[in-house]
Amino acid sequence: MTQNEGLDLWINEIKELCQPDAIRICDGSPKEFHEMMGLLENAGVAKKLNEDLRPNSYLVRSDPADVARVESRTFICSETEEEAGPTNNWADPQEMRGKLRSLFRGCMRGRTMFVIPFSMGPVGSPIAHIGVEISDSPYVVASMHIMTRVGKSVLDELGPEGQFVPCVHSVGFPIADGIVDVPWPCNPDNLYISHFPSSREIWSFGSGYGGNALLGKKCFALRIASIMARDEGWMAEHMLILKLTNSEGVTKYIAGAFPSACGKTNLAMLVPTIPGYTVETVGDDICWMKFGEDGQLYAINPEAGFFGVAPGTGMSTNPNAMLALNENCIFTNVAETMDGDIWWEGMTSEAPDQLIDWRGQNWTPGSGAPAAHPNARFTVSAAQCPVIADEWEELKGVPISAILFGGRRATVVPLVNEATSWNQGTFFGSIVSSEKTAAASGTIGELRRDPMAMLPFCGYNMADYWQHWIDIGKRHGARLPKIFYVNWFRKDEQGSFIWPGFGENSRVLEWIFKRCDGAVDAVETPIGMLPTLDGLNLDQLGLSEDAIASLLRVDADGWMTELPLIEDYYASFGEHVPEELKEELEELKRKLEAVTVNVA
Ligand code: GTP
Ligand code: SPV
Ligand code: MN
Repeated sequence: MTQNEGLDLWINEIKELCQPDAIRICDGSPKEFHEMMGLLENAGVAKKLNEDLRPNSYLVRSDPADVARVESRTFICSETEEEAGPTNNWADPQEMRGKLRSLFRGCMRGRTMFVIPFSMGPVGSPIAHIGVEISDSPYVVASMHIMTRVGKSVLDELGPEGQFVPCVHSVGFPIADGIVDVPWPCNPDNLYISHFPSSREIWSFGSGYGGNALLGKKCFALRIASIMARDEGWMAEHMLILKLTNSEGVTKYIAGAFPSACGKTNLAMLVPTIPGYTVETVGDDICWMKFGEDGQLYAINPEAGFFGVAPGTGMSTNPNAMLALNENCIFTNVAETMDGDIWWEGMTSEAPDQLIDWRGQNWTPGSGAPAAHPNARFTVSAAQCPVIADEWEELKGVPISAILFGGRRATVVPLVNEATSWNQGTFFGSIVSSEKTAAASGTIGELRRDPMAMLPFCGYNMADYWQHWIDIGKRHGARLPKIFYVNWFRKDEQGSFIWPGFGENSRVLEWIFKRCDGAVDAVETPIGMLPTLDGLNLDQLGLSEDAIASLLRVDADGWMTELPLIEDYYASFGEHVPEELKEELEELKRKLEAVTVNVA
């Protein structure tokens, strides 16, 4: 079937197990994309949008029980529970294999088994890796076309002997024994998103949505890749990559880790409000980094498209995303306008008078429920972004000068602080906490630790992953990026955001840019370096002195209250926590105590 014997053997094995009616090796062509969309239209799940308003674009409505990643059904099947660590759901690999065998047996009856060879990263890049996803979902095939590089060039690159990450996916809904197909087949009662670190395999059953089903993304590019990165000395991170250029034409590349639905896509393509700076996009969600022979850390975006949060995206918040969405898109779980276009909360300040909501029901403003699902998403090729950087597909990657960590924190965490060392930066990353969003099922708004925005995505023990960061620092000390902790989401007593965010975040990017060159002073504090009052450009923002103070203040009491929580959190990892991080915690404690004593 292909030139690769290992691949052929595996395809046959999965075919025997899943018993599809047909097999198709995907070529990634536009023709194939349209065939897939045709299948979805016939199934009644996709609707072609008005060609005059949104050419070559589709609206897909998923089953209301299948709308987001499901972390409670995501498993790391390492040999021991300790290897998976306390933040992952561990399952015994033998037991899980048994369960999966019985679930996958005959699961593709009545369906076509699609074989999707894909590259994460530009084909031929030394940082890229190849995967093959087997799926029974045409929606997955079409989405993988946009999100990854699919087709013959990937098989050519793989060659007869090449290795690939095997990814098996089924919606878990065979059409047999009198069962008729439904528009969005899925099997939410038997959901398994399972990862096998030792064989670097992924098996996903029961969901057709996003990160549960597009296995190149979170499953491969983060969970499995984080394990590969640990073993091979590189980094696989949940980070955007942006290119920042100042008025002299000097460029820096910045990577940033923010939890799901906490602003990566927005930051990656922001339109600066301050003069002299431009931002261009390299990636909006995942970043793979390797050290070059020059000792510099280089990053690629392993993806080829954006699977972005729709609600909140509008011309006033993220115009570059809006412009990218003019054509050739798949929209999932957004609302439909009466003239066959799309809408979601935040796209315009006022909702149209009438809509068909994400469930297919008539909707009018004030009806209570949102018209688009809060985790509604657009799928679009990165190449369509008007500010995509020329070098976004550069095989050797782009050199990273700074790494940002951040989350949604209403209190305590200031707008920006700079770590004074790699270890302190790693410490900040390890203690990031953030309010939960609609990107995963569960309670929205609940505060949880999300270290390096990797809580749902680290394929092994989180504390060992911190050790990997510390080890990277030891090995590559000289030319490491600077690390910053940012927070766009502080709220006042009325519950409103204090910081205007979006394009105004360019003010913080400017400060970071200058700090990388030592071109602006900063104040030393227990939590690292903070902007001086005139170091950060706050011109014409109209922020009150109170607001500025709460954004830039070290909330010593707040941090003191955090310390025992951080201690407890670290204790939950037992012996695995790196000594260096415990020292950072002690250091922070000592410095905070000194400050609070001084004030008293
Ligand atoms: P994932 O794709 O789930 O990884 O999300 P993401 O990190 O790319 O988040 P995204 O940029 O899509 O933003 C998520 C939500 O946060 C959207 O509704 C945005 O409008 C909102 N948001 C993004 N940046 C800001 C900001 O600076 N301030 C405020 N208040 N909201 C923001
Ligand atoms: C995220 O949740 O971080 C996403 C969306 O980027 S998903 O692909 O569903 O994981
Ligand atoms: Mn993401």
